[in-house]
Amino acid sequence: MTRSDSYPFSERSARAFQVFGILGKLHILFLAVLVLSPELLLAQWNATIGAQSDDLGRQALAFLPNEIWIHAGESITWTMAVNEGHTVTFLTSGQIRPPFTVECPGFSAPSASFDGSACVTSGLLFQRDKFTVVFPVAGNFKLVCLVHSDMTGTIHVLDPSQSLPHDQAFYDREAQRESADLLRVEVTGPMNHHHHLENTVIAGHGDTVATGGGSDSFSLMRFSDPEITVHAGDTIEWTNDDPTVAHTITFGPEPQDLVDPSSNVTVDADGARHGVLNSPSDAVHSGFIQAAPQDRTGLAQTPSGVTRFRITFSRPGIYPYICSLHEVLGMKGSVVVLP
Ligand SMILES: [Cu+2]
Repeated sequence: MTRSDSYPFSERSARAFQVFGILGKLHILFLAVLVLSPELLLAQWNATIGAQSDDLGRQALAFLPNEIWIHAGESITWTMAVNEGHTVTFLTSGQIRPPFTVECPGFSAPSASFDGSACVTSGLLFQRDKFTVVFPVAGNFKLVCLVHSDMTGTIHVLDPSQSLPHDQAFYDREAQRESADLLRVEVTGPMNHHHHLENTVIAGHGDTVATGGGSDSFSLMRFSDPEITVHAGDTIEWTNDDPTVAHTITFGPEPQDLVDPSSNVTVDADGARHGVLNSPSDAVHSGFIQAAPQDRTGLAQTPSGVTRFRITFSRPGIYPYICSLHEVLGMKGSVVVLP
């Protein structure tokens, strides 16, 4: 490098040092103002979304913690800790809950401020994504995930003249405790007993836990008997035991539409969906297998959910399958059909 090449670099460096010097003095001035007027220092709160086991099968579907008290003007940053997708959403009072694919009409992240007058939502968040919401006015605001209906919380925004009951360290401990409790929820019922009935598989199990701030839920995103062996002509029945989370049973390529069953699926007299596979290269998709949502007094009741899917295997072979919603978490299995 020649001197003429290096000269402009040196000049720029000198200017940079001057700028840093001025910035440094401003920084000290700024700190001095904060020390003299601590109310200017608005707290920035942190919370976590979700927790999971090492094998990703156990998912805590929860805002951790799901109840936080802050002052008007302060903000909360949520950080995603899991591979299952969630949203951070504040709907307006009485707003019809939109699908997560629709989000809040007219709203786009990332800068969000919620005062109750207009809906605010993140997009679908995945591991390490962050979303920050500022709360300029006092009020008690419900926090929801548009993907998981039993994943709610409350943000209490108080006037700055009122004292706050907890500090960030308390919320960090509370988040730890809630996630540990959710991940150690005991799996009961048929999911816990292999071969409770011949030719049956439990497709997911879940529990909902209430706190003062709302609900948290736990889901085991697994098939109870991931490697099951039957004989040609047999029928296997999958049942979703989760109170809210949908699963699918999908053989072959995933269809574009995951919600509805593939066209080769029929409905049995008891409402269960039913497919027939003649070869491991055939495809069949259950559509969402899911419990009906809880009914609410004053609203029309919802029809019973379709929680069961049956497949009759006519020929021998090895038939791998997935849950198209949770394959990324390891929710898959295979059926060995013997002659
Ligand atoms: Cu699933």
